Amino acid sequence: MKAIPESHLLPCATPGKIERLDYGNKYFLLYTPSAPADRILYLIHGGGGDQHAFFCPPFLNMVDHMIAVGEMAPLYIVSPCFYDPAETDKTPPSSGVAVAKFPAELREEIIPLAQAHTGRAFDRSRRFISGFSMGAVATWYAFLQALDLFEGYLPLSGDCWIMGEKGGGSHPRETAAQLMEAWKRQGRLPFHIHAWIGDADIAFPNLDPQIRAMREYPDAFGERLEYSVLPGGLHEYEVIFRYLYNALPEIAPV
Ligand code: FER
Repeated sequence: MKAIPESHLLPCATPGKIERLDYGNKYFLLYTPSAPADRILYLIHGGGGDQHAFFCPPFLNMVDHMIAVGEMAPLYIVSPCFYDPAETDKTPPSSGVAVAKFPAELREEIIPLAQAHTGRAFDRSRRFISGFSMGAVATWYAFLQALDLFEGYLPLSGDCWIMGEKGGGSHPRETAAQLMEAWKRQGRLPFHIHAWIGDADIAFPNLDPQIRAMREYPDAFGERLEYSVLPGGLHEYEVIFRYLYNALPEIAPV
């Protein structure tokens, strides 16, 4: 797994534009690259975080530089928040409830507003979803509930909680069966999942058994499931940025 060049973390001469888009009592942030883009990523923060967790200088500078030097194609990025603004409990049980409901909010509010604002009707083959930790849990929920909306899934350092909190670790076979059934129920649409984690990550004991169990369904999760493990990788944004440095060229090839 390639490391991020240090120079990518500094400001870039051709920065993208960040806008705030309001809906109801909430908002999301939209990154529009400096060159025309034909695809869009929905990128979700971890537990306790918000819209600004990913949209900080190191990450956005990296994206600007990757586009500028031709490591990836231009890409819109949407950074929403899965918590209700009134929510004060950001512990895993409360976050788990919020992310289970979040695909409906993406479908009904966030995607329509992002599409209207960009003036681009991206179809599912050009729409991707990713997230860190609880955002990865949300990404797995999107696969379960909204396969029609996204073709590409990048869960970063987090498992699927359909069988309960950290259920990918406690109930790996049941979790894999649920994912497989959801794929069938939603019409066996084409998809690609690339899961990323470190072997020193606190979520590794939850995700790793789930991925192994998914491998028991080669018809559903054969070539369509990729899994990358970073030796020594920890459960933190700095490491997550590195996964995205390697993953973004896969979803936005030049
Ligand atoms: C995991 C998925 C999500 C995990 C932790 C989380 C430890 C989130 C924790 C939090 O938001 O505090 O597999 O494993």
